[in-house]
Amino acid sequence: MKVDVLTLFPAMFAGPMDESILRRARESGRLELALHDLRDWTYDRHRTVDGAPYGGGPGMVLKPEPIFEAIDELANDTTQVVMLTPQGEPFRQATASTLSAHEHLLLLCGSYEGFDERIRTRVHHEISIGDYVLTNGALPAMVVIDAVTRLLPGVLGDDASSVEESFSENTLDYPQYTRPAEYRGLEVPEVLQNGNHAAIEQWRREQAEQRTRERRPDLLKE
Ligand code: JDQ
Repeated sequence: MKVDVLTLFPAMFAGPMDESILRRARESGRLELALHDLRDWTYDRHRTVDGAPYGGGPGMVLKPEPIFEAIDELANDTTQVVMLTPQGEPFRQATASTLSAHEHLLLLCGSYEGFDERIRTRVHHEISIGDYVLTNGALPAMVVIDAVTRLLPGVLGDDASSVEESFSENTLDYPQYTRPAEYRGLEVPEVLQNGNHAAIEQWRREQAEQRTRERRPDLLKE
């Protein structure tokens, strides 16, 4: 998959995109990531990307021209253009799955108080990663890239891909333990140590349900 990112802060992506599974996905060619500075599509001396809002009010808004021109250059008929904003559709595992089926994404990060509304005419998905206000769309773009990349064929080992369950089953994960069986007086539940696989399966299902009921009842209603 090719992912183009349009941002005022391309340097924010160094680090998160250069470690662990994302690094390996890039090195193996399964993820091709290209970062673009929005100011490359400005032509005035001050490389202006923002303007005061029509009708007045606080803050600044991203101008349409640099973003339209960047989209003209970076996107084609097969590109899914994705805008990160607090007004978007909540980002879920199902959204990550939908996006992972496409060959080319263009992520629009944005800054200031958001985008000129006309930019939305070029956008296929408007996504929010949660109900809190960040300073710009770079972190949300990295969240989307991370969640989508691990779904690409060959990116996770067979072992890890079977751990895909939790969210697709609409429950949270069950509690997990590793050795030692007792640590600082904290014991691993007996049932997990007995090797009774039917009992273990039942315990895990009950724990996952109880946890979901207590922490995320909204998931059970779906
Ligand atoms: C931008 C801002 C006041 C936006 C500018 C571009 N889930 C999520 N939270 N925050 C964002 C996404 C986000 C995404 C892009 C952004 C925030 N801002 C700051 C400030 C009103 C709107």
